Amino acid sequence: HMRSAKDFFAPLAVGAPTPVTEVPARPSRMIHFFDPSNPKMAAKVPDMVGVSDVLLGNLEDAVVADKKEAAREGLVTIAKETDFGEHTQLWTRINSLDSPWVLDDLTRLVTEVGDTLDVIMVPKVQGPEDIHYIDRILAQLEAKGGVQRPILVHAILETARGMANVEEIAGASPRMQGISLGPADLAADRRMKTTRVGGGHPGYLVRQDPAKGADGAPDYQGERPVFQQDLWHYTIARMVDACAMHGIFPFYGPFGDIKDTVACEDQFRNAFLLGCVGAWSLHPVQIEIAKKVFSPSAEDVAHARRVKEAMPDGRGAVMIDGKMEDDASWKQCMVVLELAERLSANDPELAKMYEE
Ligand code: 1VU
Ligand code: MG
Repeated sequence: HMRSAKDFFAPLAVGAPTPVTEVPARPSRMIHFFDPSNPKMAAKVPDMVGVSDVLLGNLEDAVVADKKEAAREGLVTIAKETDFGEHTQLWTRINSLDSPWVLDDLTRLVTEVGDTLDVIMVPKVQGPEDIHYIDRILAQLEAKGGVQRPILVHAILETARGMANVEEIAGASPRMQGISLGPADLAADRRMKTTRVGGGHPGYLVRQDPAKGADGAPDYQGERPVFQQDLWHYTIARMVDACAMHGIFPFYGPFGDIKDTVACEDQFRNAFLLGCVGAWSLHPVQIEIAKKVFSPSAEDVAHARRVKEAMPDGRGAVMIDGKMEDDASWKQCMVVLELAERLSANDPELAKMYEE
């Protein structure tokens, strides 16, 4: 169970860095996955610095068993040899806690390149006890390796039990940076009957009532509009609440149909509108999609500025373009403006777009 509020922010090992009391809000519109054991992908990493907000060396699923060590060592080399600059973070996704590789993943990475790693993504998190385990072992390894600042932790929400415990997971440690939806593993664990990696499904729909036929009876054979529903609405919304409640960041995860850039953009935007700050990128093409979606539009920023100008202290009620704006719409506008300012501080192109 949760530690007392008095010692929640105390290091969990002698010599480990002091935990953060607030998660730094660094731009994280896309978490770009690469396989450090794949020479072609690894070679592309230096060119993606400054292009992707986050570069994640993946050690878990999608890396086959006989490549696990090559991926781990590849990541150590990349972490040592790459200058990630000020704006690009280096993350890793370690193997699951029930695997034979995870202890070596943690030991090797934290003691060897712990000061370069910003966040460790933990897959298949089932409950707060998994975060407590990681929390302690990271403190021990940070102390051993002389790591100067605490490595943060990101959980993937991809089991039914993890879903049932999502609020407790979000608040399990001051290291918690965020949570990603893992729609493929979650679907399997829940025994959903989808066979894809994220996105919608044409079978998940509601249908309009039948029109009346000539005899006044319902015409069950006639054309009836159908409306596809969002399979992920409940899950994303609940994850967003759990994260917001604990001051950490929610993310949509993977979209597997790499060629379907249109539907990928739709899925990312649904997540953005519901409160997510970013999504995973599995292929270079998805970096641009995430950048577009998770940066507020110029129109929304311009509108937010108008509301701020009309209500400088955010109080009262005014009419703008026939719509009532008050304290609550002002607060929404401030969310958009703060995000736009934070992102454009790192991105001159975006800053220019918001000026016009
Ligand atoms: O032009 P080149 O031949 O030199 O390079 C290829 C390719 O190697 C490279 N590339 C990438 N580079 C960096 N990061 C990447 N993620 C990445 N993906 C591809 O780009 C050039 C063009 O590639 P392509 O269009 O020919 O694509 P491929 O058929 O080579 O690769 C497609 C897949 C999907 C296999 C590849 O992108 C990939 O493995 N992505 C990462 C998958 C992953 O991390 N999966 C785990 C997370 S999802 C999950 O856990 C739940 C489902
Ligand atoms: Mg998974």
